[in-house]
Amino acid sequence: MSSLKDSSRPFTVIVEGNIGSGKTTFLQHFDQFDNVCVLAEPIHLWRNCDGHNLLSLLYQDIKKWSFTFQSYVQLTMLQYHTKKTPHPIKLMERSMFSARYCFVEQMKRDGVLSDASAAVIDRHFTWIKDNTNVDVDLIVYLRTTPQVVFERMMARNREEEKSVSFDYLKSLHDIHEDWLFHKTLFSTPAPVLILDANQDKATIHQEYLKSEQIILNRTVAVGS
Ligand code: TTP
Ligand code: MG
Repeated sequence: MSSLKDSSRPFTVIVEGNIGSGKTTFLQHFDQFDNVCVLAEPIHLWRNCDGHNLLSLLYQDIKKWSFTFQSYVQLTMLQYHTKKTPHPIKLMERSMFSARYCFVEQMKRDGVLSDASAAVIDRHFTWIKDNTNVDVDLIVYLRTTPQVVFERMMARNREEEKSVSFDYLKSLHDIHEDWLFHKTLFSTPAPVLILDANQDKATIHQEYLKSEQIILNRTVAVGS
């Protein structure tokens, strides 16, 4: 089992932020670099697990499907964390950390995930952390306001997300803030680089450039 933990890994960056904060767009910016392995979120897998659209089921009945959905998210995140790449840098959209610390946490607080179900997810999460190499070198936090991401989510109009409320995004925002900005909730698995992701696509480029050198040079002294 220790061999799972010991395997070498690339410099690993996880990109975090609320729904609609621009994680996918941020990742796309790094597609141009040959030495970066870009892993956008496996949402296509969540939409088709042996023909089942788990994301759609989740929002149709969150109490019934939260455990199923979060179990599968955790598996697909583990697959990305451990995915081998010849590239020296790996950039991931989200991580098993935000799945647990933000979404599972929110679902627990809302009472849509039972304590028993959360305990099982936690057992898996802890075992994975202790026995496999899911270590991270840098967290990029795309910081937004709930109002901005709500507007983006509405404009994007993802079919499954039609029922997602402003209040849900606000609660998720608060959890991201406590975890990555105030650092009062859970631990951060790596230093955190905070970017202002409220800006629109025309000006956000400048923010991307701030992180570009840090990521490409693999420097982690970002003051966390
Ligand atoms: P996000 O992971 O926030 O991805 P996104 O593509 O919406 O973000 P961005 O616009 O910044 O690229 O959310 C994807 C959907 O999956 C969203 O409806 C929330 C849901 N989700 C969960 O319910 N639980 C989870 O653990 C994760 C990771 C996502
Ligand atoms: Mg995305």
